[in-house]
Parts: sequence; structure tokens; C-alpha cells
Amino acid sequence: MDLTSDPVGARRLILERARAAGFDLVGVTRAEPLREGGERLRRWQEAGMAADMGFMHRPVELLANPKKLQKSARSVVSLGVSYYPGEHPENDEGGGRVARYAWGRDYHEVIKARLFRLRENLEEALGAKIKARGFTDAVPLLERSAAQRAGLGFFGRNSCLIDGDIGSYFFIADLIVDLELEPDEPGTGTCGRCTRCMDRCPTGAIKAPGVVDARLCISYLTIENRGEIPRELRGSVGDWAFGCDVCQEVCPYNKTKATESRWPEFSAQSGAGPYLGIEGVLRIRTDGEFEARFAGTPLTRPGRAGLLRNCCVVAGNLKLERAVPVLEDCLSSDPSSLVRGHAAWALGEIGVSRDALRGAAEAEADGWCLGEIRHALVGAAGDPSLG
Ligand code: B12
Ligand code: SF4
Ligand code: SF4
Repeated sequence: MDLTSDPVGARRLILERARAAGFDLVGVTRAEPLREGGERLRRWQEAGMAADMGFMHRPVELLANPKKLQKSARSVVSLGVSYYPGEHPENDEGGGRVARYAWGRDYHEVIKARLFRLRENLEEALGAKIKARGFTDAVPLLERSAAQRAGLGFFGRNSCLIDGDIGSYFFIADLIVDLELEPDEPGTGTCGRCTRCMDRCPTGAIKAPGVVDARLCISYLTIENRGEIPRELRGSVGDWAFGCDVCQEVCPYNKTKATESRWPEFSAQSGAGPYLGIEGVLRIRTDGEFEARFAGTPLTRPGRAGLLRNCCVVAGNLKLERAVPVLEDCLSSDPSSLVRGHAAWALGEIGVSRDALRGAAEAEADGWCLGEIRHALVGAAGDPSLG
């Protein structure tokens, strides 16, 4: 059967096959510019809220137009897949908390493989070659805006796309196709009078409904940020070692609707799981060891120095005395000044290791790191001679 010139039949087929491929949500929108999303993006960029994420500084005309990704595009098929792996157990062991989306395998790879198979399956069913590009996350397109227009959900005040039936713990993926498909109605729903996410965000990053200032967001600070976690924000990071889920955890939609992902690749057992052992991570000294431990999971994103930086901050916040020997090792011999500086901060927070800090101050050549060591010494016991 030739459905390539039957927008209604082709849409029905795609919905059916996408669900059979394991996607929880499917919808279609025309490959037209995302005007409202683009306008919001422009204001967000102008306010500096994109921080130093180079990929988010690209022109609005590119990020808000699916045709820029594929000239012949006529429709965008938005797909949603729940990654919800369950709730964090209590952090009794003093671990580094990992956001739920990152407990399992790297979703980019997992979803890409399924999209590829879905596309093959569609071509077979349609009996024709189609031009289709599949993406998730690593794509210059406002995926939430496209998905909202394709009917996958509504924008929560935390800026996440929320589906009335499964909440917001889902990834968005896209299949951009050159087929004419009957579009869905945009997603609807409302937060009502709830403002929990805005009230509970640990760093006050949600500046207005749907507007997240990445410079303050723990997810940015612990994943995309390549530099220091600003000192004044470190305390608010709490025990988050990778990402943050607070604005989703408090959301009533997730409390009542979140159901565990059907994809085994997103389960805690298949990857890093809900917590990182702080000392184990702080012992990793080379990129090779780091890859061996985290390859194939989302945790490679901040790089070795970034993840160790985060674990230092968690150790300081939890006042993790058993991590003191390994923090001292980081301070004296980690090759990255980012790690040495955050290790100094953690030791200062725990209020120990004055000798190690003094020794490090004498040997340290990096100016920023030296500032951290001095601050730790002053913070630890108010030694003004070193401040
Ligand atoms: C950059 C980025 C980040 C940045 C900035 C986040 C942000 N809110 O802007 C950081 C690193 C902080 C981040 C964090 C997270 N991210 Co992120 N991120 C992205 C990325 C690459 C671009 C987002 C973007 O365009 N931001 C710019 C701002 C202006 O857009 P926006 O926040 O998405 O908001 C849009 C809509 O919500 C809409 N909107 C918002 N409110 C309202 C209200 C009205 C009335 C209207 C009309 C429109 C509207 O307008 C905006 C423009 O389209 C997307 C993937 C992609 N290519 O889209 C993933 C993406 C948004 N991230 C995702 C995830 C899972 C997360 C985290 C949950 C990870 C974690 N646990 O740590 C957190 C959530 C934090 C949060 N509250 O947003 C998912 C979200 C899925 C979903 N159900 O919403 C995405 C879609 C990736 C994917 N393919 O699955 N992320
Ligand atoms: S992810 Fe965390 S820090 Fe970022 S906006 Fe949500 S609650 Fe705030
Ligand atoms: S916590 Fe409340 S305000 Fe925030 S996204 Fe959920 S329903 Fe909306």
C-alpha cells in the first residue's frame, strides 16, 4: 500500500509503529518554524541564561526551524519515552546523588538505535524510501516546543514538558520526515495554582514560570559547566553529583503519574545507578580509568575533572570525614587545578587537614586554586595570616 500521499493513513501507521517500538508518546507537527518557542529562546539568550553552552548560543532561526535540519522536511514526529527508574533510596551511605535520567545507559545511543530501527520498519511498511533524520537531545532544535506542538504535553512552570498520564520523566526524540502527515493538536494542561518547583528549587534558578537560568541550575553546574562551581552556590548543590531532579520530584504530576520505564537500558542496574561512591570517583586520576568506569553512560559528559569537582562539593556538603584521605590526595596530586581547588574547599568545609592545606599552598602554582586553598584555611579555623 502506498501511504506516502495519504497524510491520515501515514500518520496512523507511524503512531502504531512508534508505540510498537516502545515509545510511550507520539505526535506529529508540521515542519514549520516554532515562533513562540523561538521568541522565548531569544529572550533567554539575551538575558545571559544560556551561560557558556556554545550550542545554545546558535541563532534562534536555526534552533526554532526544523527545516534547517533537513531542507526537504515536511513533518516532525515527536516521540517520548519514559526513563523513570524509580525513587532514590535514602542516602545513608553518603553517596553522590545522580539524576534519574542518568541512572542507566547513555540515552543518546539507546534511543538512536531504536529510531534507526523504527525508520527501517516504516520504510518497509510504507513500501517506499523516506528521507528521515532521527535525533534526541544532541540537536539544534527546540525539542520541547516541537513536542508541545505535536501534542506530547504542556509546559510546566519548571519548563519541563509534562504529560497528563506519565508526568515529566521522559526523553524527547524526533524523527524529521519528508512525508506529509496529518498534524496533532498542541498539548494542553496546566499547573493550576501550584508553584512548588519554583519555591523548592535549591538555587532559585526558576526565574519566572517556564524560565530556567542555566547559570544557577544544578543540572548545568554539574554537567555542562566546564569551570568551577561558584563558591556561593556550592552549598545549595547538596548531595547532587550529577544533574538535579528537585523541580520534577516535587511536581504533583510525577508524584501521582510517574510509572517505571519499560526500557531495561534505563534501569539502575544497567548503569551508574542512583548514587556514586564518592571516594571511588575521587580516586580516578586518568581519563582512561574514567572511560573504563563510565563509558556508555551519560556520566562521561562533564569529563573526569568535572565529575571529581562535583564529588568534592558533595563530600564538603556532607562533611564526609571518611573521604578526607582521598581529598588530601586530590589536593596534592590531581593533575587538574579544578579538582585540587574543589578538594581544598571540601577539606575547609569538613574543617580538617590544615597541614595538608598549608603544604598545598606552598606548592600550588595555579592562582585560582591558591585562592581556594587560602579560603579553605581561613574558613577552617579563621587563620587570617593565610587569608
Ligand atoms: C540546554 C538544555 C538544558 C539546560 C537548560 C535547561 C532549560 N530549561 O533551558 C540545562 C543543562 C540546565 C538542562 C537541564 C535539564 N534538562 Co535539558 N536540555 C537542554 C536542551 C539541549 C535545550 C533546551 C532549551 O532549548 N533551552 C532554552 C529554553 C529557552 O527553552 P526551554 O527551557 O526548553 O523552554 C522551552 C519551552 O519549555 C517553552 N516554554 C516554557 N515555558 C513556557 C510557557 C508557555 C506559556 C509557552 C507558550 C512556552 C513555554 O519555551 C521554551 C523554548 O522552546 C534540551 C534538548 C533540546 N534540543 O531541546 C534538553 C532537554 C530540555 N533537557 C531535558 C532534561 C531531561 C533535563 C533535566 C531534567 C536533566 C536533569 N535531571 O538534570 C534538567 C531539567 C532542568 C529544567 N528544569 O529545565 C529533556 C527534557 C524532557 C522534558 N520532558 O521536558 C530535553 C528535552 C532533552 C531530551 N531530548 O529529552 N537542560
Ligand atoms: S534542575 Fe534543580 S537547580 Fe535546576 S531548575 Fe530544577 S530544581 Fe532548580
Ligand atoms: S511543580 Fe507545580 S508548578 Fe511546577 S511544573 Fe509541577 S505542577 Fe507545575
